[in-house]
Amino acid sequence: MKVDYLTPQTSQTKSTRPLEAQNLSSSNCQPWPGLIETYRSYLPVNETTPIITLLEGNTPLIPVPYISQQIGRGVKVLVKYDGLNPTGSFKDRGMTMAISKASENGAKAVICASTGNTSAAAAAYARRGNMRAFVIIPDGYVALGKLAQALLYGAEVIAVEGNFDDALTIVREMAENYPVTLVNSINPYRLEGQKTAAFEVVDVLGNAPDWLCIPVGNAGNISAYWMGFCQYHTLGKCDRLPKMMGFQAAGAAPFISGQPIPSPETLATAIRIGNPANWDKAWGVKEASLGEFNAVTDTEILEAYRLLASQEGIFCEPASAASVAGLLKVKDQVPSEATVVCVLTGNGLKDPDCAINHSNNQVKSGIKPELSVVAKAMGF
Ligand code: AN7
Repeated sequence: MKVDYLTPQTSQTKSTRPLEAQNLSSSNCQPWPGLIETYRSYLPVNETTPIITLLEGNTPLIPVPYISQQIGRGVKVLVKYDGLNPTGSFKDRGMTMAISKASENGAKAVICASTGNTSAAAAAYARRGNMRAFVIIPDGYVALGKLAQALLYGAEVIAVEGNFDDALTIVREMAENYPVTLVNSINPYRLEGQKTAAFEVVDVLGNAPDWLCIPVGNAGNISAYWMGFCQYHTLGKCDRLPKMMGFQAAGAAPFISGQPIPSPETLATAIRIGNPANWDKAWGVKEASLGEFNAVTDTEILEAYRLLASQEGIFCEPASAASVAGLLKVKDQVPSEATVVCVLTGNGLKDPDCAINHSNNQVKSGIKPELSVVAKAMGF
């Protein structure tokens, strides 16, 4: 059928066939129903749970040949690019579960402390579930994109003159004393949702990787991945479990010093956390998986951040680059021929200031709009 692009479509010319009857069904494309529907039998939901979803999950596992080459010895590295979730971070996985369960339990409002991504996800899902979202953030330490999201989604944003750990203390008490449901990763449904990332990795690879490298802040995600791998292992969906390698920013590395850090500092603001709420869980994961915690400096984080973008075409936020920075730091420990997955937890667009301030590249400006001038600027 010839399509007339110039005449506005009327209800008569518009297809009235349901979506499934159109091209979708004749292709191999199966619409992704979101992670709760996909992994329903592994999650604590039932027929009466209202599913609040933005069709999160199903993020790509991308081979990174340049980074693999840096390690050599037949090691294959892939990144789980969770920055491609609906609000741009892995937090959507936990939030679809936490908000669906909050809705099932009749919650009218949710609250979280956040370095930014949790607030964006909580705001989006809460509003979609018709709840109020209160987010408590450390004043001045949340990346611009995340703040923009929380505001536009309609969260009630309260900036405290303290760090994330101070904010978390407050929201824990708020949830005990007021009618608001806590949706930080202390909420067990958060980890239930987040464990689906491990399922997806195994579903694509056909087995668990040898290593999983992951940034660690509040230590919820490392705990969730391990839950997912263990659950799949018990069900025979994989026949091995990965070594869990957690990386903290050097200025916010309580797992390296062995005690909480009162004033954590790092340019990777997402993981600027001194007293992880999931401390014991994450420590248990390290022990059980024969894994390790290591620290990476801001300089190492920025190197990996630039390398991912300029060599692999993948733009993640600084905290996410900690997983790759960490892998490169301990690359001599990786067994030959191993498969390594690095988790890229958040999208680079979350923190445009960091990209602009720390790129080695710059705009050539002050160029007259003339062919010869532009060509000269291009080096021709
Ligand atoms: C991009 O948003 O804690 O170890 O309040 O945003 O599970 O805490 C964010 C954490 C890694 C660390 N990468 O994950 C918050 C928040 C990114 C993050 C982490 C965060 P956890």
